[in-house]
Amino acid sequence: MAYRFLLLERFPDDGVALVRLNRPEVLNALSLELMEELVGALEELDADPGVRAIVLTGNERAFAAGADITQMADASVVRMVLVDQFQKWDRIKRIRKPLIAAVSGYALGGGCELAMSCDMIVASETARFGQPEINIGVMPGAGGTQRLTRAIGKARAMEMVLTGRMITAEEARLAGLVNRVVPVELYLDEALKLAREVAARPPLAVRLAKEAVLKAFELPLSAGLEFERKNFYLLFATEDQKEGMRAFLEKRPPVWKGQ
Ligand code: CO8
Repeated sequence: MAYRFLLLERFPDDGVALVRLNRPEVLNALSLELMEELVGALEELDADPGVRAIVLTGNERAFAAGADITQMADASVVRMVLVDQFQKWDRIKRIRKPLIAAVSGYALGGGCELAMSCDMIVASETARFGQPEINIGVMPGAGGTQRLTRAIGKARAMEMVLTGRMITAEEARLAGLVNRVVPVELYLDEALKLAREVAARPPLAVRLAKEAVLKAFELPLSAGLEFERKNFYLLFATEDQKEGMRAFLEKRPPVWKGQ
């Protein structure tokens, strides 16, 4: 499928796919059309058995500078409700394969929220994260008040959301928002490397483990532990569990089937 606002690359030998946001002239502002393509591409990759991890990136200057302000400036409440752009974001939440954001430059507003919708974030030293919506008369709407608060705690999230202040990549790492920070020339390679590491693991175990970690955001501890236990038991129905444990005992590398 041809995309107008995305570039898609596959690395079939590694089971990794790379999706690049591609509206560089507006710092990858997340227009409705771009989001439609993005969600479609992610769902297609999610359904592709040859893909086991997905990297989402922008370019060196910007991961994404937020929702497209030109599309929202004159919007009415009725239009916003009818367009219901957030159901696209709900679909991103349902992607089962690991999603890794490779962030360089600006990740602001919806851009920061998109990075936080991913499972892990690799940042370049030049990355800047922020929720600047307050400066244009609104507030985060695609998860910023919830995911940022869970990731970095109330005090820091409150300051970012109420002042619109951006934080550096290093601040984001120290706060627990990003996994690692590397020089700008390495951030994409580092994200692809992390994706390859995950893609080399047994896919069903990866899928159920991701699902269980995400439940930690939704469930109280006892229900979360119950959920985890059921997914753990479920993996004993897989060939990969037998193979993984047998390979360990036979002191050889496992061969995963994804079954
Ligand atoms: N929307 C539309 N156009 C944008 C956006 C944006 N979010 N960000 C940048 N652009 C455009 C600029 O208008 C400019 O276009 P032009 O060349 O035609 O004038 C071009 O990109 C380059 O930008 P600048 O000239 O401003 O570049 P600077 O290096 O001077 O500044 C900044 C970079 C600081 C990132 C600046 O562009 C900026 O502040 N951008 C807006 C950031 C922002 O407020 N983001 C939040 C948007 S609201 C939001 O995300 C709500 C999320 C909830 C809904 C999610 C649904 C998708």
